[in-house]
Amino acid sequence: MTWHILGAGSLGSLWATRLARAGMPVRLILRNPQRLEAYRQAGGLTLIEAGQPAQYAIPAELPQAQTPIHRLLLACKAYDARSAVASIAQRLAPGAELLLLQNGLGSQDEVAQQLPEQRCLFVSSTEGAFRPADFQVVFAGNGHNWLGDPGDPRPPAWLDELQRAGIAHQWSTDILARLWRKLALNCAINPLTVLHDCRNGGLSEHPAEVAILCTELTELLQLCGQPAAADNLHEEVQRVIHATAANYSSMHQDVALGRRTEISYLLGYACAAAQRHGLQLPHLQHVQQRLLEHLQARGLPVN
Ligand code: NAD
Ligand code: KPL
Repeated sequence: MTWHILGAGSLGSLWATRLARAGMPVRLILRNPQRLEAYRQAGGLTLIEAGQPAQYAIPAELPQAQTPIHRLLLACKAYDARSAVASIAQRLAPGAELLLLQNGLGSQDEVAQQLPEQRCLFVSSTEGAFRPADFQVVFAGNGHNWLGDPGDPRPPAWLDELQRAGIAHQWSTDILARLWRKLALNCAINPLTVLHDCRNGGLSEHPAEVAILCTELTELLQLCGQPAAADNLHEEVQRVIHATAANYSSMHQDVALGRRTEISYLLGYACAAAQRHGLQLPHLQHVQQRLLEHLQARGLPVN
């Protein structure tokens, strides 16, 4: 069955090239005729792995193409997910499966509510990729992908295709715990790296700030029915800070490059959940406030 991939950015290109390399049928969905023409000029997607480039002439089409979609990888940013799905919704076959590859929480439910006839699988990824140029992707770091369906614990039959494509993955019967855990890590690390303008390792100089955020996030996860995601959160945050000390967090990179952040689906989602539960998390809320002011001062969207 064809893999349609919407979002030919870093992760979408990483998945598309590995699936195509393994002989799976893949089609890219590009936003508009200008992007399609630019892609045709480029001649395909280039995957750069261990410094070695390889180009794959993966067919591409527009959202308005007529063919039905049975399996879709949605690989855009969380804030684009709803409109991106709307652009192809009429092409989705009944029972089609969507893999939602967005960081944070909130966008997955927005999409799933749009599509009552289709199965939405949520994906949590720790793989790393970036685009040195249009239609080129560098595989920056080995990681892992967890896939799951909060409404149905049965894995899909096609998981072996990911195996054959060399995409490290595991079926998770508790994908929400995975997504909450990553969201908590991102909330404890990313905003502080922006506010202190530092690499992840720079947070070792602010241990009290990190610790109090972890305490509040642990309280939130427990109240939201996510005890597994709360387990030893502070220790893991310290481990990640240490292991990724030389890196700039994704949010720091977005702000430095003047790009929109996914704040609404990370810290915004956490603060809204706390509010829904009537939980006061003063430090988390203060960090959110400072971050919003920081973004506003740089002319960046606050949602
Ligand atoms: P990206 O910005 O590199 O790619 C997103 C692509 O989607 C862009 O090419 C954009 O043009 C395209 N797009 C958006 N709306 C579209 C539409 N309506 N039609 C067609 N194309 C559309 O983003 P990314 O880095 O691949 O990240 C995707 C998600 O994965 C994010 O939520 C991110 O936080 C998460 N993530 C990324 C990495 C990474 O290393 N890049 C790692 C883990 C998680
Ligand atoms: O996922 C990350 C990011 O930068 O977005 C880490 C490395 C965990 C930091 O929060």
